[in-house]
Formats: sequence, structure tokens, C-alpha cells
Amino acid sequence: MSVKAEIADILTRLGVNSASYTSGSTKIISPVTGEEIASVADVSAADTSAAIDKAHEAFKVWRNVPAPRRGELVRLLGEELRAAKEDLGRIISIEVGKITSEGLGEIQEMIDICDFATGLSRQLYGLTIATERPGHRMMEQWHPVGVVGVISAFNFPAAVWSWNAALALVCGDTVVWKPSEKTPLISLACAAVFEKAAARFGDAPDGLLTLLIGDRAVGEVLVDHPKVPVISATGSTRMGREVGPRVAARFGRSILELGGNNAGIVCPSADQDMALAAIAFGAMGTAGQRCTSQRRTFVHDSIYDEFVPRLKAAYKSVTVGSPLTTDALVGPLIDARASDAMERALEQAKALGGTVTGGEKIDAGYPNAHYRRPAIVEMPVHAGIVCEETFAPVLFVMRYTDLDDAIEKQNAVGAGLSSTIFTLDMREAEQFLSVAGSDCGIANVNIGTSGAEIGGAFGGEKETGGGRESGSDAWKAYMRRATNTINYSRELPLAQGVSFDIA
Ligand code: UN1
Repeated sequence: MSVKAEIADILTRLGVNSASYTSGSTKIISPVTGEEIASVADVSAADTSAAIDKAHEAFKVWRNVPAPRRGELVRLLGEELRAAKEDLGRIISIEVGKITSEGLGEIQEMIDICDFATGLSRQLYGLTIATERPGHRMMEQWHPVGVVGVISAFNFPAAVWSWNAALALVCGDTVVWKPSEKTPLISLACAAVFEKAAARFGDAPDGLLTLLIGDRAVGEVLVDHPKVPVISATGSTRMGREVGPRVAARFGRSILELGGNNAGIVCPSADQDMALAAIAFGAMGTAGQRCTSQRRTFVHDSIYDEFVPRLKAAYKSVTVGSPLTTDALVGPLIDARASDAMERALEQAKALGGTVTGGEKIDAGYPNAHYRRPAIVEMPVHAGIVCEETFAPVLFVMRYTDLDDAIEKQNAVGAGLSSTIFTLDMREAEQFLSVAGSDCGIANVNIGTSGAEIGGAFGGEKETGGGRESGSDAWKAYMRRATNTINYSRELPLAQGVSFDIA
């Protein structure tokens, strides 16, 4: 069966109307084979605005549904995702090029956040606060905020939507979703799975989830719309620089999850086998196209000549090929632009004195697809392209002698998403996690930079945008807080001892 026929087969099975992926003028290409697999139609700016109005009306109904009942919808979504896991994972492999276990892993991440959000629906806690006035009570409540606009990227086209949608829905918000232009098919599939859950739920208002397939114009309407109090956007730092100020200009709130330039430090005491395996997955997994992918490694001088040759051997031996027909560990890059960016990064690294292992184009049997061997680049300096995010499997490796210096360099980039240290020395580990250690939103010990679980808050500092999604108390960004003071006494004492006696 051709890839195009296979995707149509899966989408039909999931209940997606065939007109939605066969009748538009935007061609969708599988990065695996380079062939056209579908075509979709863009919604207009006017339709986007109308959809937001409808989502706002749905919000007015949904906010009154008790939160645990809202959690029931998300529980059903989790059930539907479990049932559709294989099909959805396969779509991700076809549309994004992820290997099978990573495609399935992304769907598992969605199931996990649904479980989390279902429990959360009974835990949207506010505080009770001591008051300075007798006969008074002070408390805070968390209320639903409104329509949440979700702008998602191609590399986690389904999981990042679900982090936002599952939380927003239990919080009482409605969701308008603009997916990456590269991944409309998995979005159509997710929307169809959501509709199944909503149908089982029974009385879900129309407009809880609206999928808007389209280009920049759609994103702009969403970003500027006064009825969208929260925009959650995942993508490049360049995108975030535009979205952040525009949302702020209308006093909206944004949750930004932008670029990463994640580093690992390999210390003298490191368990080298473990570090090797973790770095291999962190840097080569998902063909280096995670925002959490490891892009820089600092190796202590005393173990460099032992460790780095082993790492290079792993780079030479890793299998690269179609995730649909082989069990290769590394699939294709998303498109020609990504492949060119990788090429350029390697050229720039060489100009700075870097020694490149790998990085060459690979003939996987599809002339229109973009396969490359992951590249490891030994760098004499921490400068230039090393300090920028290249969304491709390029790992820069540098020697260090002093941990303070390695931590300083790891922090000396714009992005602040993820980081790790490999050490069995507790002092080094604690220094890395301390206030003077890693400045990232994620700082790990003896595991890789990528592959975070949903239970923690996910996101990063500086040019990563500062947003937090997924677990912990990230839900608070999807609600508004009301502080309530209630006077049950017969007096009206003013706070701070102020008196204002009217005659
Ligand atoms: C992303 O690349 O945008 O931590 C998200 C990870 C995944 C999520 C990545 N759980 O690598």
C-alpha cells in the first residue's frame, strides 16, 4: 500500500471526513518518502474570527459545568487515545518521520496528561489566607479564563496540543488550535478522536475544541483576538518574539515554549555507559528535532580521550532510514530547509575550527526526502553557531577542566530550556542544581536533556520564553485568580489601621 493510501485508510478508520484532507490546495508531503500524501484547505481570517466567537459562547456554557465533570470528558479522551494509539502513532511516523517507538511515545504522553488532568479536575485548589481583621475570611478561587489559543509545532504535533487542551478543558476553558502547517493530518485525527470522547460525554457544548488549519494569517487573528485571553505557543524563538509582544499589547497572557540549546556536562566520575546512552538518545533521537534535544556537551579533559571516541563510534553505527519500513533509530529531517540548515551549521562550525564526524546525506531510497547521518562536532571554542539552536542532529562537543567554567558556558546561550550533568559526585550534582548552577527550566542528573515526563512543569527561561506547560501547577496559567475577602462581622474595620469615619 502506498503511504498516501495508508494515511487515508487510518484517517477513515478514525472518523476523519476525507474531504478535509483531499480537497484543499495546500499539499502535505511525508518527510519519509518525500511524496504528497494529502492536501488541505486553509481557513480564512473571517472564519477564524467566527470560530473564536463560537468558542467564546461555548466557554460561557462550559465554565458552569463542575470541574470533576469536565474531568470526565478528559478521562474519556484518554480512553479514546488508548484505543487509537497505534493509528495515531503511525500518522506521526508518516507525517513527521518519527520512528515507531517515538511516534507511540508521543501518544502515550497524551494519555498520561489526560490521566493527570482527570485527577487535577478535583484539585484546582485555592488558598485560605489569614486576615488581619476580626470576623473576616480571605480566600482565593481559580476561575476558568476563556478561550485558550494553542499554536503548536511540527515536532510534537499531538502531545503539545494535548498538554494544553487537557488542562484547559478541566480548567473550564475552550480551545482553538492552530497546528503547524506541516502537520495538519495528525491534528485532524486528534480532533476526530476528541469528537468521539465528546459524543460519549453527551452534553459537551459545540465549540469546545476548534481546529483551524491555516497559515500565518490564522495565527495572527488568534494572537490579536480580544476574546482569546491566553495564547500558548510552541515554536521558534523568532516566532515567540512576534507572538509575545502582540499578545502583551492587548494585555493577553502568553505561555511561550520556544527554542532550546540544551547542554550536558560529563564529569570525571560519570558512569560513562549511562552518559553515552543518554547523550545518544538526547542528541540523535527524533533526528535532533526536539526542543529538548541535546546540542552541546562539555566533557572533562581527564576522560575526553576515552569518552568522545566511543561517542563518535555510536554516531557512526547508528542506523538511519525510513521509520515506516525499517527499524532504523534515526528517521528523516522534516524538509529541505532543515537539511540545508544542518549543512550550513556544519560549515560554520568547520570555519571555527570544528572537526565533524558524520552529517552526510544518506540515500534511504527516496530522492525527495532528506536523510542525514547525525553529526558530532568537536569544537575548540564555545562560540558562533555553537551558541545557536540548529533544529537538526548536530552535537557540539567541547573539553572542560573546571566545573564552574563548564556551567558558565552552558548558561552562556540565549535559550534556557533543558540541561543535564553526568556525575556520581554529589557535590557536583548539587552544585549543578543549585542557584548558581544550571539556569534552565529543566536541570537533570544522570539522565538526558530530552524525554521529560508530563508530571513536571515543562518549559524554560530566557529565550525559551518562560512558559510552563503540562504537570505540577502549570494549570494556573489556564485560569484566573480571584482573591475574596468576606466580612461576617458587624463592624467594618479597614486594613492597615486606616480610619474613615463618615458623620
Ligand atoms: C518539544 O520538543 O517541543 O521532553 C516537546 C521531551 C518531550 C517533549 C518535547 N516530552 O523531550
